[in-house]
Amino acid sequence: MIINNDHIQDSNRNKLEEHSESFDFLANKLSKKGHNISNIVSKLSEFQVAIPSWALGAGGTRFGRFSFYGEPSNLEQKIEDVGILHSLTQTAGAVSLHIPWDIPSDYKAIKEKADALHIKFDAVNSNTFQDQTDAKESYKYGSLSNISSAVREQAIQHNLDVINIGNKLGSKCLTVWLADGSCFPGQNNFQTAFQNTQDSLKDIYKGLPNDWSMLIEYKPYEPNFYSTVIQDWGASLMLANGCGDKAYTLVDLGHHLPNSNIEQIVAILQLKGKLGGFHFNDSKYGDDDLTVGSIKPYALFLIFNELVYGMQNNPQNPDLAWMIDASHNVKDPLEDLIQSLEAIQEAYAKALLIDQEALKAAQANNDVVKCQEILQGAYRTDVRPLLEKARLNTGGAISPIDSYRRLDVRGQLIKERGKNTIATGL
Ligand code: LRH
Ligand code: MN
Repeated sequence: MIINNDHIQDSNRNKLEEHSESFDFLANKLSKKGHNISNIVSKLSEFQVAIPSWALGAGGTRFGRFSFYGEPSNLEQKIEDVGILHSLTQTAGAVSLHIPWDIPSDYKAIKEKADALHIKFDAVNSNTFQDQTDAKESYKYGSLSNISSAVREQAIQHNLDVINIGNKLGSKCLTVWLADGSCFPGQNNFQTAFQNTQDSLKDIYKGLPNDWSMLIEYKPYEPNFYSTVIQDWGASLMLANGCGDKAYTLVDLGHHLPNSNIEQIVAILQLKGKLGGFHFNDSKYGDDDLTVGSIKPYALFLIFNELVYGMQNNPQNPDLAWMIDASHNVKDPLEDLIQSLEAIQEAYAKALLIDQEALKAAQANNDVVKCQEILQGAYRTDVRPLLEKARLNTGGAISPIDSYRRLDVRGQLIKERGKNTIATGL
């Protein structure tokens, strides 16, 4: 299913007037406060987030999985679905593949399809947390950290293969997340496991093309429930520093223990020039992979405040890889991803309204109340007309969810693909 301009314009028609009224009102109010509206709107249009190829079907847990039907059953259909998201939102111009779940069968064809839909290939993800049927060694007791050099060699070679696949697609980034760890005290020697991981990552790093980067994703627990080798930002930062300038940390919002101050982690990693990218999602308890901004929208706003500050003050930090990492148990995957894209844009727009100079001055005067007034003044602004404008300016839908339903996209996908297709992934 392809959504074209006529589809979008038809579905926008009954919303144009309401949008213009609310946009003109907001633009007038914000201009009076000295904000450059067209600058903010263009920043929103330029902000592209990569869609995880493993989250285009129904997710599931060990307790069950409930399909939405019409799921993509191959990479071509996954690219089509990312195309649908991008047509509606104009902010999903990239896909992040997971290998071996998404090994292309025809590189030329898949690149042509993605190009036609204005979809770029962002970071490619390796997978040494599952055993492949034809694998010689098992990752049951770890991969890059494994006590067995044969297992480590297999995992290193897999990552080099993933780089090769990404290279053929035009990707410039490898994401490494390890499930490696232990479930019981005494099971692992922490130092040996960490040193093995460092040495293995260095071998992978040697295979990284010059214009590539490597993102090291940390996570405190699951699937191991006593220790995880790359458990937090500190471990990831040390391993990235141990590899070299092209290695960075990756912050998955769901990979933090309760009440962690993620915005402070983001600030310090930018200061050190070692923040490489994000996996956006939200969570109440663990790595719940819920819709972005659905549980802690203010925390997301505070993270974007640090990102905006970093983008203005930390030239030592590279351009960030923006990606979603979610799993859908009760929502249509495409509607869930549309809501996540909206929440990311909303947090970014609100953060762009923060008067960073005034905040700096209030901080200098230890005017704590004023600091909060500046932050919450921006947070309490309904910025949705700015998001709508950014989409309209680039040919998107004023209300992507409304257009998705008006165009009966899921119904069309079920007609085309039937009810029994299952997407590879989590
Ligand atoms: C691990 C993780 C990682 C992916 C996987 C799909 O929890 O966040 O980024 O490889 O999810
Ligand atoms: Mn992740």
